Amino acid sequence: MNLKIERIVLREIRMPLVRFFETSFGRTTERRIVLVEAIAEGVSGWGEVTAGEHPFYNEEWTDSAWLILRHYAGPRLLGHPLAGAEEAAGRLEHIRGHRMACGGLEAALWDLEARLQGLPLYRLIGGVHKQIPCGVSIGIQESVDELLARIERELEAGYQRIKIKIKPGWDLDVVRRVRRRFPHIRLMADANSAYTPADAEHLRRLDEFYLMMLEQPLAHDDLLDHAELQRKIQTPICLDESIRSARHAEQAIRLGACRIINIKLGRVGGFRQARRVHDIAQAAGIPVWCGGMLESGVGRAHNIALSTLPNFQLPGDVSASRRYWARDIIRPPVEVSPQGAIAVRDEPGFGYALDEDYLESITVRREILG
Ligand code: OSB
Ligand code: MG
Repeated sequence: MNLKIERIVLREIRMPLVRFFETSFGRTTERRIVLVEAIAEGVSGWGEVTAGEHPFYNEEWTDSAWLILRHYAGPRLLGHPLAGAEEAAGRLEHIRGHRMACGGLEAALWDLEARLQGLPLYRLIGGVHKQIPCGVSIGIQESVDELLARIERELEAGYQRIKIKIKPGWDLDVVRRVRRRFPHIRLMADANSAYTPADAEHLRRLDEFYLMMLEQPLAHDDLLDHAELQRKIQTPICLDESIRSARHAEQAIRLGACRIINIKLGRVGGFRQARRVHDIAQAAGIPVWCGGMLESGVGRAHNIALSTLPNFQLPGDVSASRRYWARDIIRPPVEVSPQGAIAVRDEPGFGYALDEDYLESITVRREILG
């Protein structure tokens, strides 16, 4: 295919979360999200930048993403003849780091390519699943009772696994109480890099709670210490922050730093790199699942498409729009069945329509490139 991007529209939207979301690195109450619209032949493809509001999950944030897109990523693709999204992804890899910024644009190009071909995005990328098993990520709460009540509500809604956030001071006692109350559920914990290798003995005490996995206990950019920790504990380690590329995935697996990988589209820079991570893990017998970054409907729809690849074997953090937003920017909103699954839509592109009036009303800045 011949793809020539005529225009790229950046927009920042503000969306208040229905409830705050707290991790070991901080609390989010309102999202500031950059959306990317890439236009060719009068057709628009959409992508979402998954960077947070502050450089605390990784080094990117809303404003850094805007600048990278405006000064580097956008100009590298505009007016340049491209064979397709795959080639565009390659051109963006000349930019070091800033993968979430580039990934937002890259995802828009995949959506655009799918729409120009009249194909659902999930089919274009080689997806096979028609249903996505769903889990939820539940942030740090004001009390354990509050957490237990929230877990109960999500289980009643049908979610297939529960992830809780932990940090020093909100870990063993919390997990113990959750386990006592829900002995049979699929349960896991995510530390977002809140521990150090000196905490190995403390983390080993999680073993008695037979968690599905412990996500990213150590430094955001580490592989080696995770490998050593994995040798000391039984709970499988899942890496999130540390896997930014297929090369990291390959090295993590070679080192024994994880037994499971959380793939996030933005963190690895888009679909091209996400598929490579997926394929490397699959070849090594390492299951993957799709992580979340409190996305609006656009990023959520892309996560659904990604989750259709064959080695997405475990429930991900992709859940219903209503858990985040009073009103989402896509129609229909993402819904989860009472069995805890999302049905993949057979519509062109990412499969949902944009709620344009609402989108306009929450747009706080816009810039047209090209
Ligand atoms: O580590 O998976 C994470 C949210 C923001 C930043 C990092 C993470 C998360 C989540 C929420 O766990 C996933 C979601 O519900 O979107
Ligand atoms: Mg995580």
